[in-house]
Amino acid sequence: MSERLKFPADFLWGAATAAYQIEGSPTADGRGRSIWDTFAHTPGRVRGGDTGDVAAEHYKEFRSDVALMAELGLPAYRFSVSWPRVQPGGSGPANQAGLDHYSRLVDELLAHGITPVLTLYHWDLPQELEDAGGWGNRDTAARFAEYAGLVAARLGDRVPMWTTLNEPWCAAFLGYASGEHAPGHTDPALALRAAHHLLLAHGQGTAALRSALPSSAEVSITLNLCAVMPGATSPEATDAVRRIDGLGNRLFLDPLFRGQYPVDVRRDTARLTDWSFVRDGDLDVISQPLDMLGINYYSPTLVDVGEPQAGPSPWPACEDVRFVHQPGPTTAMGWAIDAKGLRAVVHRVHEEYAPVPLMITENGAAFDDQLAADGVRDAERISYLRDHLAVVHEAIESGVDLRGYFVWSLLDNFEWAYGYSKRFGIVHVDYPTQRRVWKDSAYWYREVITTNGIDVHE
Ligand code: GBH
Repeated sequence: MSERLKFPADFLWGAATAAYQIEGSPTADGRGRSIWDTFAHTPGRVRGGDTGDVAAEHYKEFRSDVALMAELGLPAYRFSVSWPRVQPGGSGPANQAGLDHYSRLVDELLAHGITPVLTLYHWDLPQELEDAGGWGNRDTAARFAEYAGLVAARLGDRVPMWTTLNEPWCAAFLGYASGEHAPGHTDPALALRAAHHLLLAHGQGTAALRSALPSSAEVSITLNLCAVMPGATSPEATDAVRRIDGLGNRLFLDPLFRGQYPVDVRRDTARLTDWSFVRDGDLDVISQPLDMLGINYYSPTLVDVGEPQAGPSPWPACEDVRFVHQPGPTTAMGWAIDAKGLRAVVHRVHEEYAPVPLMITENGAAFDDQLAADGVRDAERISYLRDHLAVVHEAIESGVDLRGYFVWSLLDNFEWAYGYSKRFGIVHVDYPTQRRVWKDSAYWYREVITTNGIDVHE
């Protein structure tokens, strides 16, 4: 038996990318260096020594990529602007040649009837700002607000949806605590400070956007929220859930929607920092009203406790927390496939926090795709997407104000520390030729969009 689930008529379907992961052209039109250029060019940081120097050559080929989006029937496209293209050194006047590129991209999208959904920061901090302390430096928040104002002044007349930051958890804790991402520091106290300055940047950036954008423009932030569940039935495992939920979710949701940091997280991390980087008035800036909350979800998180482990971790003061492998199918990243996590995250945010509409700004999976003569048979990706969309549908039915869904990703791309070894696209990129080949999931997603629904088997 097959059942057809229809989505609301105004549900927004899209696909997402990020600048460093697809653009290439690292010196075109006066672009400056970002922390990801430095990191990727440091031996040992990225698998296979891969860098974003060429990536999917989207900077050069954006017109044919927009034509591809139109063939896919995409109503919306979520992309990020590269800060060092707009301000090569992270401050001062705009580099008009860099802004011109995004202006052309936006015009090309609009000409094809595709709504541009713009993210200002997807991890590519100008290197000069990192040299001045990066996100550990409070001044970086002010620099971000200045940058936001420049982009809004140029594109605000045409871009209706704006996101300040993509996944500040990753920027802070993978960048400054575990060192898996740029700039590669391994200092948990610095990472907590960076998290605060990222939130402050969001707040100051939101204020800058509000004053530069037409009142119809929507402003949001995107968080990677974890569905944290106990990996054992013990009080210790329950407490591990509280701590990881605190650092992964509440550390961001509480300041944004309640104007305060979670007391338990401050207490758990007190041996690392006195939190004196939080100044009077900061939480008012951080908690100003938003129009939308973006959620990125990939996989659930199971936790327990064990012998304390030494060495870098993205989870400050959690040396005794163990991440438990959930039995069952996984993606090529080794991430468990379980759409129940998305359900938990969406309902939790709806019930406990957000008085604002929600949007799934990223969801998708990497698999070991094989390029065949006539395409890519990626049935696993289709089933991953279908299962997660069924959860989205169910959440909407049960009253969650969930406005749209963006698949990660439109194209195979530079998967950060994994380089080009992991493919998340619904469209395959043959890197030697830069040829785009539709995977079966791309045909499937086009059908989802045109029929505004999914088929599920009972
Ligand atoms: C997203 O982040 C990014 O926005 C995107 O650029 C990227 O390409 C895409 O996902 C695929 O990776 O418990 O320490 O193991 C991914 C967010 C956050 C997902 C960390 C995995 C594991 C946390 N990731 N999470 S840990």
